[in-house]
Amino acid sequence: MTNKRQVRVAMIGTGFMARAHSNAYKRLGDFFPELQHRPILKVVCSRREEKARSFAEQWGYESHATDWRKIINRSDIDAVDICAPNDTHAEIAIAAAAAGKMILCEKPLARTVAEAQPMVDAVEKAGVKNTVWYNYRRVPAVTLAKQVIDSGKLGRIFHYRANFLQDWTINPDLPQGGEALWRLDNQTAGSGVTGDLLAHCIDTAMWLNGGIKDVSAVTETFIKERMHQETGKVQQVGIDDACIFHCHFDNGSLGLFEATRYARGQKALYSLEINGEHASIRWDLHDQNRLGFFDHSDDSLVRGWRSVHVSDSDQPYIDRWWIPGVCIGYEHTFVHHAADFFRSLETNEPCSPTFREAQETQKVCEAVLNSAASRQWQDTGVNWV
Ligand code: SOE
Repeated sequence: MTNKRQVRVAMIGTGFMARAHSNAYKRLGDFFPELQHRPILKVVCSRREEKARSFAEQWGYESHATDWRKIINRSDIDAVDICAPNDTHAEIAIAAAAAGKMILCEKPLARTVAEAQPMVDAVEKAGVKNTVWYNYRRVPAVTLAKQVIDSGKLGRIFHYRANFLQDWTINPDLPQGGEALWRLDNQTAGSGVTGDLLAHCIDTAMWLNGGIKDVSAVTETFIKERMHQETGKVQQVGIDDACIFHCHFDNGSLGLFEATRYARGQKALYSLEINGEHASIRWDLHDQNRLGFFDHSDDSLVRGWRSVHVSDSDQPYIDRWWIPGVCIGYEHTFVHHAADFFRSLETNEPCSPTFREAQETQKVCEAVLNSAASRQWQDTGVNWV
């Protein structure tokens, strides 16, 4: 440890994502020992003192704080990890960039394109390392899909299809807003399933299949009013509960996307399928260690969908973990992302997706919401390189 360079982390937030990211930092040194930098869990911040204190104790942060503004400029902080609700991302990130800190921001980058733009400008002006935690890119099977597509095995791509299905908001008595339920409050979240779930699908889609040119969307809010946890009043619901859109990619393929929190029985079914001229690929989060692959050039007598168990040491990230055949899970995607970020400090390459790349996803989300509101096709303005 002594010869490693310390990256002293300030974690802003104590929710589910703060746990996922903290776990990633803690596993890094053990599973990626070659990295020259090591995270130090310096301080965790929550507006509620008791939460901050118990989180610090449980996860091993050296200290806790209740006001992020008081820690952002500290000289013993090198990196700021933003795990607070979406409406805080811009202010924290812009302040952290001005203070010269590296920034790791939870997705989506912000609530809107306009809110995200100064974040992109701030990190680029300050020249600070930045990344957005779109973690599903780093599921080994999804990274393998990227390698297979880039190798040209699929040939010309015709279709890209993705769903993200959940069912946790069907109960009309579920309140909106406040602790744990801010994702249901449009003011805080910026949107419903579009920013929360489709943003993942869009990030992966553009990474695998290139830019999305234009979109046509429909959204629905099934439960129109919910009690707000903070005001105690029944208030109108502003988020999209479900969203479906189709699109054109820059490469000429067609895309079809759906996200909902009203698919009874589905907890977090993120699935994708890509159909190319020579081959197809499919993957889903409920069976995340398998990649479906159909290769039309196989002998026709035995041609069919293969289910590749992505657990062998020559497959992406797997050599870091256990023996071939045994599985890894959700938390490992964050360890992989943290490892890639820490490696980028050595290589001086960007750690994708950067704020700039995440802003392209933001543009698609916004075009989707505008299309649904206007009932018109919308150009995304995406510039995917
Ligand atoms: C809740 O809908 C949620 O936790 C999202 O916020 C995450 O980004 C997604 O990965 C799982 O579902």
